[in-house]
Amino acid sequence: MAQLTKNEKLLRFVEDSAALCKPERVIWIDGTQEQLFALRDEALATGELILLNQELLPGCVLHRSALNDVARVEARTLICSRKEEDAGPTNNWMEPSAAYKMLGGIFDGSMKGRDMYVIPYSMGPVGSKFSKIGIEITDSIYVVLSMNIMTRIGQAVLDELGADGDFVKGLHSKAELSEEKRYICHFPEDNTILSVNSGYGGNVLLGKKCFALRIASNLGRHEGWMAEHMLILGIQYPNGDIKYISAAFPSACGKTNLAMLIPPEGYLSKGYRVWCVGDDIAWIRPGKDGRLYAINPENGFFGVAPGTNAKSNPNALASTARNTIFTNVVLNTDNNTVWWEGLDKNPPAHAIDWRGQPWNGEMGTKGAHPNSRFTAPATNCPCISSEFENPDGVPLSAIIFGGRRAKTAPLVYQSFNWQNGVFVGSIMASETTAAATGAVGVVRRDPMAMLPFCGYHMGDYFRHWLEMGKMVGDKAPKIFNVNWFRTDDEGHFIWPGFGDNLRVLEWIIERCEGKVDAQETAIGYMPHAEDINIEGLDIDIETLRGLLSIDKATWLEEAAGIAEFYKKFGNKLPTELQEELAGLVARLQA
Ligand code: OXD
Ligand code: MN
Repeated sequence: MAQLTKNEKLLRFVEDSAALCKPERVIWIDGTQEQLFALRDEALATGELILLNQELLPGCVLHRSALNDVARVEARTLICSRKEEDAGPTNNWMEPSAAYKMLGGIFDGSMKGRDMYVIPYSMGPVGSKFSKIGIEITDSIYVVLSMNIMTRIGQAVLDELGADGDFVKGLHSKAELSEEKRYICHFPEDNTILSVNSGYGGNVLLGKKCFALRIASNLGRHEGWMAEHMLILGIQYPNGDIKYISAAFPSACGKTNLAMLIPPEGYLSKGYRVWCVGDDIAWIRPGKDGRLYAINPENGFFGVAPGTNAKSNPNALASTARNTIFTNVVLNTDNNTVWWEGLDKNPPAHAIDWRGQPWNGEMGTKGAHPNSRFTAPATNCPCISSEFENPDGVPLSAIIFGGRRAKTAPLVYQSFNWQNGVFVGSIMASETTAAATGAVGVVRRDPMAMLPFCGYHMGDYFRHWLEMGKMVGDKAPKIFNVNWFRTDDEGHFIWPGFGDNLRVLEWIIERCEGKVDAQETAIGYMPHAEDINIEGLDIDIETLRGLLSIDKATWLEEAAGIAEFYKKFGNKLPTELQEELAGLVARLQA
């Protein structure tokens, strides 16, 4: 193949990686259909991928991971900054030279008998000032084909990189898929990611959590922008105006569902629409007009399959109709299509489960792994925003935080100002559900939903948020908190959620535009119940008042939990946040 780049740094990185991993061949991914099809055929021939029914699911394939390799491994995910203090109390840390030495041993010869692929990729539209270039070197065709969906890859990226451009280095090898030698290491001072002994998306699609959050959060801190674990959506009003919101929720709180929301009937008929810009990551920076603008650096969705259905998220389901890679779902052997728990009530009679074993719906075991996934191109999504490729991003009116709280948090409240909003994000928490192992109802703090993804000390991260607020001043988006998960005494959800969440988003936008009044409470501004539209809902105004009530005793307990959590950050916790906590307690006691 003709040389695709003159970038010396890149050529050296490829040469060094090949010398270390000792692959059969080095293959540069130029991103042409021809090359990608040939690689797919190769993976089909070895069984790494399984071709699905091409009439019903054109372009779709199935992949099964190793049984011991089905999720992100937070315990083996490290931030290798020179000083331990820079990784902070919420990250695992290893000194960089020790990490390079240990990983050098594991990578040595790890690609013997395999090909090595060099994937040039762009996070964000190629050429946008928001965008950043990465190179992922891998020995997995699954990774190459997945990166082609999740990012922009190939020659156009090398052209943009040019001879002198800089990039984030990523080296990945499946090696032996050994759990004991599995490491996902980030070197923020070298803009380098090393991932070994895993084939699971979140550990190996290095553009996503590793680059777009852990490395990018470091870049943003130094360059004056923000890398956040947020969806981005646009609400189109009947007059055609579109207002944009970004929102951070911990996992299992319905981020993809909110990002692709379908308005309730009464809204649809009036002409309301919701457009998805992104479902997982937002890169945010000030625009020329001083407002904050956001892009989605990704190019696809890496969504959880179980629970996705024609009711919960028809747009996500439609996104998987073609050119999608399914991982660890059920293979229906009668028609060569896929199934997962919660898709419908008709599990296939003849199937193979995620483990590769014969299976049917009568067996009482789960056919799809609970973390089985679809990797689908964003352009498949029926509600993808027309601004998805906009190199300047979309202007944010509001930033929303949220979690799963049975009692504490009301349906919605607005922070008093940016600083108070940073406090609201920093105290984000979610209660564990029966879906995960461990005790149910335990509060897990997850500031800004970034706990597993912030690549540096979270005390410094809070400081960066405060600084960004000062940078944009009164042009800053307003900050809100929502909770779709309040339960009644029998443990049933009170708020219907899904499309009806638009009713709450509508109040949020009205607040941003100064069109609606609110009541001041100890925790922030809350809606007058009359100002949330419940027309067509099975909820009366009294129930809504209940959803908007807060219990002072519960909140004082919450404040004690926050004080305890804050201790973790020592003297890196900005005093502003201590002051916000003290202010909250004083208002609750008043
Ligand atoms: C994800 C996650 O996969 O947050 O997006 O774990
Ligand atoms: Mn995520």
